[in-house]
Amino acid sequence: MSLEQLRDKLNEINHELLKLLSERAALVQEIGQLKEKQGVPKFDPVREKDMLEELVAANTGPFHNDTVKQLFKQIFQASLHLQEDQHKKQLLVSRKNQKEDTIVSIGDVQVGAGSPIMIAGPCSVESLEQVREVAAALKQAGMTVMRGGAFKPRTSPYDFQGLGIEGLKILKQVSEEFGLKTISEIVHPAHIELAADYIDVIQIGARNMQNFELLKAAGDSNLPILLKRGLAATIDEFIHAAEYIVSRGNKQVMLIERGIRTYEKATRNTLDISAVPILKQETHLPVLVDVTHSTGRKDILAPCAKAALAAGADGVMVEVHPNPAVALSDAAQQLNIEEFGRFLSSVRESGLFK
Ligand SMILES: [Mn+2]
Repeated sequence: MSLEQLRDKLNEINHELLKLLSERAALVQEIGQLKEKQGVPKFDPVREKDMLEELVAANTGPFHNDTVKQLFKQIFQASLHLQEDQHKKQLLVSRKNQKEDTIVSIGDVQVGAGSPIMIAGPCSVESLEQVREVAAALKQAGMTVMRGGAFKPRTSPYDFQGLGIEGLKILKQVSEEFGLKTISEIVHPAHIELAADYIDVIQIGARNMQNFELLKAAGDSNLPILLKRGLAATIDEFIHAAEYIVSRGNKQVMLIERGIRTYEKATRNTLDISAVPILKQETHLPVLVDVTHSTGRKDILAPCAKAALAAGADGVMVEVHPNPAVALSDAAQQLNIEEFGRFLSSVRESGLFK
């Protein structure tokens, strides 16, 4: 045969191989659907090993056995990815399942509708006076949503644990006085229902991102949920945590990136800015960025907030305390009211936030 003829023959085989691979892929999809129904795991390592051994036994060369194994492993892997892609399409929070952005309504405040929001407030609710002082300043600055922690899951059991229900009552009183919506973290499934009496949004904290009983309870609530990314959670785990809530019927879920743990010491955590566009692409939920906890330092809050908004975030969260030096938690990283004013002007000057 001439070189030309050999090449033609090769092309023909390529096409045949492609046809066979596609046929194989279709079969794999069918198997995936059956397994899905039966609740059997998609990846079966024993079966894969058996198939590889059979193929090696049938190998007559010229490929080495290891090469045959490698080639087929690639094919198996591609098939598994195909099944996983199918699975992804089925997630309720997935963009593939819903093209339009989810808009979360906190009273008349809309999140994810195009104009970003700013959530500010103290790390912890410490007293009525403290929260009133912040609320007055936030109101004056044109803010609509205030945060404040009543239940504080802290790294050390000896650190301030929050005022609990008393703290929620303070938030309620202040929110009525100043006409602000409130967000506070709930840490116990039994408190989810009760939260509706006091606050407008339930926050699920980073340390509770995979507290599945809490997520399920949040999914049964009528309140919007602000779900924080866990400190060592992958984006995929974050998305699945949101799915827990939405799958129970509560579609009003907002995601918030709060920094992940890396080797970097210059910041408290590493702000994963790439998570913003990825979450916006992969899900239809609003995505926010907590600049305070991701950075842990006041001097870079404004540029990080701008970066978040430029990357497509639907909002920014920042901690503000009337006197950070005496704060019962996160004293080092909360802005005082004057600093918050400067932070806000700087973010507003960028034109990314009104
Ligand atoms: Mn804090």
